Parts: sequence; C-alpha cells; structure tokens
Amino acid sequence: MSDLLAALDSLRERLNEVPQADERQLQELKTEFLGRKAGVLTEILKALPGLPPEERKRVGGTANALKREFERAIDERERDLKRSTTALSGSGVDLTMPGRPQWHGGVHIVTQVVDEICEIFGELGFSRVTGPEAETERYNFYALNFPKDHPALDAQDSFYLGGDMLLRTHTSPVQIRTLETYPPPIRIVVPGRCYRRDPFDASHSPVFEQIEGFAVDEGISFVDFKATLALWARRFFSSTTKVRFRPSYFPFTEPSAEMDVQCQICGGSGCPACKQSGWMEILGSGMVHPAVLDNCKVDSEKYTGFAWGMGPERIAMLRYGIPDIRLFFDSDVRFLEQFSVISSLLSDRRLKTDDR
Ligand code: 2NL
Repeated sequence: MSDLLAALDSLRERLNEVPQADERQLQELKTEFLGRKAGVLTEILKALPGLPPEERKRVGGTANALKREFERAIDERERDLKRSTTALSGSGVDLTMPGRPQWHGGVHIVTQVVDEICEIFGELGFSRVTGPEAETERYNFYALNFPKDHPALDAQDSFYLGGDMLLRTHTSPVQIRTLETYPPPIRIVVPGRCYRRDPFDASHSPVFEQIEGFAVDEGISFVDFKATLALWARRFFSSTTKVRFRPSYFPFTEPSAEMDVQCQICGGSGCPACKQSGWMEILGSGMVHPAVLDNCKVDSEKYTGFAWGMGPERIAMLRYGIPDIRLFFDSDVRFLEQFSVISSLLSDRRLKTDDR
C-alpha cells in the first residue's frame, strides 16, 4: 500500500472526533483537514497530478470519498451546535440563572399525626379500619347506648341529612359495624372525619378528625386498657412521659376515664399551657358498656373490652405548639410547609424522635 493510502486510512479514524467537537474544536478540525492552504486532504488532492496514473486513481478516489465524509460530518455537527445554542442562549434564555427549586407536595400535619398514632397501635396488634361518614341514628347513637333524649341527637348539635341520616359525630359507628360483622377477638383503630354543629373558633371546628380505638375479647381487663394507652403515650410523646386516669362519663363505656399526659410544655411543673396543673387531657376512654355488646348481639357475659377516642388536631396542637385549630383548614402553604416531610421518610422520623 502506498504511503498516501496509509495516511488516508489513519485520517479516517479521526472522523470520530467530529461529532464530539465543540465550536472551536470543530473549526480547528475543519482547518486541519480541509483548509484551503494547508489542509491535509487539500494537500493530498493537490499532489494527485504528480502521481503515476494507477496510484492517482486509487488515492484520488479514497481522498475524495474521505473529503465528502468529513464535509458531511462537519456540516452535521455544525447544525447540531447551532440548534442547541439557538434553542437556549440564542432565544434570550439566561443560562446563568439558578434553577427553579423543585416543588413537592407534603402530607398534612394532622394526617401525619393520625398515621403515627395508628402506626403505634398497629405495632400492638390493632388494625386500621374506616367506614362511612353519613350514618343512621342507630349506628351513630342508639347502638352506643345513647338515651333517646341525649342532646347530641338534637338537630342543634348534629348535621342531619334528612330522615334519620346524619353526618357521624364520632367514628364509633365503625366499631358497631365491625362488632356486627366479625367475631371477637377484635382490635381496631378507626381514624376518620367527623362533624358537629360547633362554632369555628380557636379550639373547635365543625369538621374534625377523630381516632377511636377498640378491643374486645375474652378476659380483657382494666389493666389491659391502662397498659395499652400508657404504652401508646410513652411511644408517641417520650419514653419517660407519665400518664394519669381520671374518672369520667360516656354512655358507651363503664367505667369511663379521661387520660392525661404530663404537660409537654413544662414537663409537669406547671405553666400557662396546662393552667398550672402540670397535666394535659389527651383522650376519653373506658371499658365497653355491656349494653353496647348486647346491642350488637355479642355475649356480654363472655366478652369484655375497652375503647377510647381522641382528637388528632388537638394532639397535633399540643405537640407542635399550634395555637389555633383553624390553621389546619386555611391551606396556607407557609403554615403547612413547616411540617412538610417527604412521606417516605415519615416512619423514619418517628423512630428518630422516639426517645426525645
Ligand atoms: C372522647 C371520647 C370515646 C369511645 C370513645 C367507644 C366506641 C364503642 C364502644 C365504646 Cl363502639 N366506646 N368509643 C369510648 C370512650 C371515649 O371518646 O373524648 N373523644 C374525643
């Protein structure tokens, strides 16, 4: 093979450089190969007339073919470069501007608290159950041992939908439905939206979230009840949080109790938030009234249980020092994003704050 053919062969290898070249490199490649004065290919083509006919034909054919290949590759690269510059800087886009931050949604703080509470009870064997928001008087009141003349049954206090249908005032109807459908043992937590004709003020909302919990089995005692709720409080607040139970009254539990936890603000020494008592009321609870079991055709001689109800908004307010329940409903992103955590990290976060 002639020296010239070998040179053309090694030149062909350098075609690969063209598609990667930036503007300046492309100009240099163009000059190096095709330059009118000293381009390598130009020089070879210029030398053709002095070659013997046989070699002239072979070198000429190869050199011309290679020249066309270079021209095509360079054209193509020039067009690519031009397209990308006109699309961005050429069209007035400032490529030095900082990028816009990526916007992402978040889980509402009340939903985070609901999930966290349910998750702890989940570890204790409670399943999460939901049910309808429009209920009958039977499921919302009578099955729960409310007397016919209880004030909650008044249209002044509840949102009636017509007939005996109303927006549920608590999530207890879901427990009644569960009792009617499944045989004990039952361990459930029931989060969901509830409605009452309350004024919309700093501590009340006509629509609010509730979590009720419920356990029914043979041999469930007051000890199971206190231990379950105290354990939950130590998991949710902190491992050293003390709880106390005070007697109370609900138509659906007997005996009934309110559970307080040590004030999360002052730690129990007394402050304005706990009205100097050192305690904060967290939930209402009690042993399931036998009449409720009887109403659901569950043998109240054989089975016992405990139940409780709590307000996640109130718990979120106590935990995060939120002064007004209406903030949860305003949809003001400046408020909400303070609690914005990417949802896949939520369990992780609870584990991290576990022993605060
Ligand atoms: C409160 C009080 C409570 C219950 C809810 C319940 C449900 C059934 C049977 C017995 Cl089906 N009890 N639920 C029991 C005690 C208290 O809620 O202050 N909630 C915010």
